[in-house]
Amino acid sequence: MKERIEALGLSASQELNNAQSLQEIEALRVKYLGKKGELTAILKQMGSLSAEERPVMGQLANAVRAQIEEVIETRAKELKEAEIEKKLIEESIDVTMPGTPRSVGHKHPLSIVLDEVKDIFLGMGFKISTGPEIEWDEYNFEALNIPQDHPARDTQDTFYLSENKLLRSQTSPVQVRVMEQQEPPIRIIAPGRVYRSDSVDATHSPLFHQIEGLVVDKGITMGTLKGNLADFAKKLYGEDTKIRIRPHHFQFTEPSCEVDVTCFRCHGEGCPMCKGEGFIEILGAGMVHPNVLRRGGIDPEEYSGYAFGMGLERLVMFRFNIDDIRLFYENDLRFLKQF
Ligand code: 2NM
Repeated sequence: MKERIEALGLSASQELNNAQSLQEIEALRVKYLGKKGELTAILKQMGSLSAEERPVMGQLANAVRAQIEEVIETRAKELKEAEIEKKLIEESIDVTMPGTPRSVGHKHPLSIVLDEVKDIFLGMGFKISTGPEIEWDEYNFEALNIPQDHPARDTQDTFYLSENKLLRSQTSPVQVRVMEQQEPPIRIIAPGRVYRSDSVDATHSPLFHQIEGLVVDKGITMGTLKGNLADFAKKLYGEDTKIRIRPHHFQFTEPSCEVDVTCFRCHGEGCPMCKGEGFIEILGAGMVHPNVLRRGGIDPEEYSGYAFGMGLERLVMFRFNIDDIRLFYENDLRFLKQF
């Protein structure tokens, strides 16, 4: 029995030292020291030994068990350290290597100017309102004093989804919705996408953006309109900017006008940019027509209002000297990166 125990200790040590993984070590521990293990099997035969031999063999068996346990511990520690070492080498990062640059995007030129315009009006006490791009004929035309078969519909021809549903040709329907839902005082701008059945060329696109404004309160006059829009022009183009107001016609306003600003290139002298005029047209405006106020649930005897509308693309094209509207929608980085 002595030889068997000693041989067992020897082979266990040998196998353990050759083990290449913690799983292998665990398997060897079960093989030698487990309940059905080899050492246990030998100890079970102790009963057949003499009283003098039994304590001697018991001691030897315990010593061998302790020796095997020690080898297990040492080898397991070695393997764990080797594994950590390997991980450290594999996962090490050279912090002196150059980093991977990530290009950062920036605002589209339309968004740059839109955000400026929004900021200016927010600073003047306006709120921003939005509404659906698919509108009822009622909101896009009828409520704005443009009845069926009126010639004004020709200049705002749009895309129809059905007899009475269409893509809005202006953001005015948003203003109608606000008038319906809110009592004066109203002071809003309505920026957003609008649609017209136009052929694409350097200055036309079937999809473009408008910023419209509406102010309704007691005692609003053409003077309020002039003062507010002059302030807006100064904030957008600089304090020395002047506005010029010319009579015009819109169905939804009476009286109506077009508003020009002094050319920000020549400051009114006349240059190729303003075609020698000294002024550039930036928006249309007027006093909201009594029919439109009434349709919005507002009594024109008690309240009055002014409204205006401008094309965002036109504004941006003048600002950055862009000569083709199509550039805004092509997403060509060579163009976009310039702003
Ligand atoms: C323009 C020009 C003049 C306008 C009118 C209204 C509303 F809803 F109050 F009637 N919203 N926007 C308006 C007035 C728009 O765009 C050139």
